[in-house]
Amino acid sequence: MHVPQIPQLTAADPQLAELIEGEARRQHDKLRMIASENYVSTAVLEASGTVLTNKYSEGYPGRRYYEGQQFVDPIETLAIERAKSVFGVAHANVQPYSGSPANLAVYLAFLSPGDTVMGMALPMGGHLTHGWSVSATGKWFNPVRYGVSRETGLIDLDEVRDLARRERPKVIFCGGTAVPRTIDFPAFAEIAREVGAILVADIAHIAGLVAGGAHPSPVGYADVITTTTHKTLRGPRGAMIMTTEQYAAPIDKAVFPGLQGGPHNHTTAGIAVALREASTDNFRRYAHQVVANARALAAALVERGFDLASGGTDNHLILADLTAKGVAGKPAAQALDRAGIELNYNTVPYDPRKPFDPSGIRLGTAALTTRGLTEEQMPQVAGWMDDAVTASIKDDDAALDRIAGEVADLLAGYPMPGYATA
Ligand code: DSN
Repeated sequence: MHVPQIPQLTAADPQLAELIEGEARRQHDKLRMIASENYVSTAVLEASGTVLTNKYSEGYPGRRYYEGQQFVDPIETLAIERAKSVFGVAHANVQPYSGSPANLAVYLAFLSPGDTVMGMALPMGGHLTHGWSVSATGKWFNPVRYGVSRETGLIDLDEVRDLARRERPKVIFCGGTAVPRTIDFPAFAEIAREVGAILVADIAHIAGLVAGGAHPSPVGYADVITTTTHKTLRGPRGAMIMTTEQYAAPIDKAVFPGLQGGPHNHTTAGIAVALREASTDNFRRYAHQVVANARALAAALVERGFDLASGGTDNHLILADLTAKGVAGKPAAQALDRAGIELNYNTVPYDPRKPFDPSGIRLGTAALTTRGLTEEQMPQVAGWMDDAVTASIKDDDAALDRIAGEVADLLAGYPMPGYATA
């Protein structure tokens, strides 16, 4: 059952309560490997589901447009101070509704329509909001894009430098959604300084690893750091923007009143709790275990003939091209889901297939590490994945259902925050 329990909801709206209970059970029984997902703690769940959702608080602590902020002001201040302490930054804005609005605030703060912005191309591992064509950031600004080397799968920093020198972007984004390797913040900073650009590190995927010391920090290199709060950082769905003192005012003004109205105070409280958790030794161990698990899983997948972008991983994320396995990403992801292994189909660099039916799959170890799995189980996970991919080619639903049963049996021994077996 869902924890905290939902008896009032069950009485008031049994149809909805049943769906929520179903989702809780699904999250318990499945090996959740979508690289951008996790399990928040019960404390974060409790904070996110409070009466704070009733309150409007347009403005910032001490400077609001509505009365009655006696408790919301200290809550937002706690979240801000914890973000500053965990990441070692001068300024933090905890109000962006999610990652895309956080990145849009960067555009509003520093760019005018038509200005040049440089980011990693979406099919190479970047994010929509780093200037991809279907996004407002690609339609209203002048995007220039870098990628990864076809040979190594790594970002070609010489290409980035040449492009920056030629195009003189006002803002450069580094980071992305399918980057399995360490981001070289010092190198990006050197390029940005040379061309007079503002460097934005989008650490949405790796924020928890940065907080836990399992990935180098962009602090001291990036002028602005954007992140969601719900991936490796293990907080509620939300986002933060962290800056040096120099850029604090334009960013705050861009978030409110530039883009948003009132912050979601219940989410702010959840972020504050997650940041407190992220400051502990326990979280440091968690962050390092996430990386250790990803490395072990990548090695086991390579042993089974999976073709990994860049050959492996330095963080929580693995990107696999399934062409050599004889199946496309989408049917494989659907078969894996039936087999109790949840991940997403994904383009791989230089993918000849379309984004809605690409060659690859993307997976990560943030959530399974929260459940308590270690390197010991990773060969088994790779084996299940391999068997499921083979079963998908043979349309062997019985094999997929057998694997799903084995996955659920394993996970029954690993508690899930937010769920208890009745
Ligand atoms: N949807 C997020 C991800 O899965 O990486 C990025 O916005």
